[in-house]
Amino acid sequence: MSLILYGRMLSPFARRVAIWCRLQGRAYESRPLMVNGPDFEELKKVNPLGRVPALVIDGGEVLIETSAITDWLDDTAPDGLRLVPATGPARREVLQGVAYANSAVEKGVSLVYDKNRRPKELHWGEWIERLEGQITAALAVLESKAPAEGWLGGERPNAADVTFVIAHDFIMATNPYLVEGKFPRLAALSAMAADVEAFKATAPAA
Ligand SMILES: N[C@@H](CCC(=O)N[C@@H](CS)C(=O)NCC(=O)O)C(=O)O
Repeated sequence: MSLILYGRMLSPFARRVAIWCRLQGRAYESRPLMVNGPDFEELKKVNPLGRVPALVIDGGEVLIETSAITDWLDDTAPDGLRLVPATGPARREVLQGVAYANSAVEKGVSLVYDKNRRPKELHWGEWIERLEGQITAALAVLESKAPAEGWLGGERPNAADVTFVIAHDFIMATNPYLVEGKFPRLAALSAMAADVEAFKATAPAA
């Protein structure tokens, strides 16, 4: 099965797909196109919206939206390598973890556009404060769910571990004042992940 992944690892969504593939032992070709500049036109030939991630699977079918892509990866996973339990309370628990982590990075991406990229004179202070508060609230939930040691997934990282680490690392890479020194369990999870190939090879700066 040949896979082509569009998106840079600074995108917390593209990184989730990349880590998921690596943890399942799937090889993929990486096309780190940006969502703006000259890459935008190129990207629209793959995903008409010009968004990442997009995953081209065997035969040329294009999958978009992180949750739909990772659903397909789990649906076709090699035995024992699903990242989300197939059913029951354990599935609900993992997916709620993913939901909070996803919310943290959605708001984190908004903050990048509204604060880091937008000229200072066009900043809307109330909106930025709202985003900061939402990111902090989501990270606090992740901190309360993060394990004292080891992975939430037990012997190997599951989807909650993956998305918790991505949320921590993305906010750290883009607006570190919101995370630095504030969430020790998340920081420990991220530090442990940094030694695992799937996380190390996809670090946001890579
Ligand atoms: N809900 C989407 C979000 C993807 C997303 O926002 N990707 C960003 C890059 S981090 C992007 O493509 N931004 C450009 C745009 O949305 O126009 C998913 O989960 O795949």
